[in-house]
Amino acid sequence: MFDAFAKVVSQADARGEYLSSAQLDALSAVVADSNKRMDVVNRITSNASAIVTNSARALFAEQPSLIAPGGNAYTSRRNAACLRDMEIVLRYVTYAMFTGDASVLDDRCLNGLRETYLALGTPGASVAVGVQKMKAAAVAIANDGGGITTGDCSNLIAELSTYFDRAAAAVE
Ligand code: PEB
Repeated sequence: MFDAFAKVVSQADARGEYLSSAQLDALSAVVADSNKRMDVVNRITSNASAIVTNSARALFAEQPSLIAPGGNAYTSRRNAACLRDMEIVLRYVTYAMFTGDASVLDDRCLNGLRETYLALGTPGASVAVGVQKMKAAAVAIANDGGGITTGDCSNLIAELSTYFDRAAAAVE
């Protein structure tokens, strides 16, 4: 599990080189944006249950067969497992956002998930749709200018989106 700094050090060390000025510039930008990064993480974390519940509800409205008899999310036990899975993905996305690196998401959440879903008969493409709905909700919440001084968050929002895309691509 890396953060943005350890990742760059590991890459430089693998080549036996000093940190390049491009790497230093990139890390310097990470430092400069760190308050905004924490705001993004805090906003998603504080709204996690709404993000998960609304996204699952929208997924089930779009794909009602999931919660009909025979559907993978039919019965309260499996419905609960589905909400829990979405919550787990969102939690690891917040960790990746916090550390500025996808490795925690990859190593502890996405690795082997496709195979798990295949074994369970859980439709990965539907999970991916749920993840994309969480992305839209999280981006809207992170971008919401209400009550704060607004600045340019486009880089952070783009980075945040890549973590959701990565999770969706891992299972679809
Ligand atoms: C992954 N999900 C399920 C299981 C596991 C995971 C390991 C089997 C064990 C269990 O039921 O708890 N667990 C989960 C995860 C990590 C982990 C991400 C990462 C660290 O440890 N079914 C649907 C929807 C979708 C869904 C499309 C969006 O129809 C999910 C939600 N996951 C779902 C369901 C089950 C499940 C299990 C319904 C239960 C399946 C079953 O028991 O038949």
